[in-house]
Amino acid sequence: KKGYVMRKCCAEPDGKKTPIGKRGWRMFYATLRDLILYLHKDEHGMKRASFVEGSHNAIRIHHCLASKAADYTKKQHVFRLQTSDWAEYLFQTSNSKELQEWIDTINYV
Ligand code: I3P
Repeated sequence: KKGYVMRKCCAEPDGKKTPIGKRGWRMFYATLRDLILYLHKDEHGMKRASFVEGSHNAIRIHHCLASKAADYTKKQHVFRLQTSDWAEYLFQTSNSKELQEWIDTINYV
């Protein structure tokens, strides 16, 4: 599964709330392979090796939980991703079909 998403960091891998200044929404080209969700700057990023280094940009989805973020009402088609090490992210997808596909892919790989 791959495609453009918007991401907001909510909690860090230690479970602490992501500090102000790092909580904004950013666009990435996401690809899921080998149980890792890679977040690239854009879809050419893989060829140009413009992969953004850092734990927030290569998220291990083993034992992750993805669920619709029904409590987040500021944007549409948003799901919450909780990792096994207590990080938490919101991801906005482009429509309800994409939303369900991302949730299912992450939960059932
Ligand atoms: C954040 C940014 C986010 C906002 C977040 C801010 O500021 O404005 O868009 O979340 O609010 O902290 P910064 O870029 O300086 O980190 P929302 O879009 O969901 O409102 P929050 O701290 O209440 O999560």
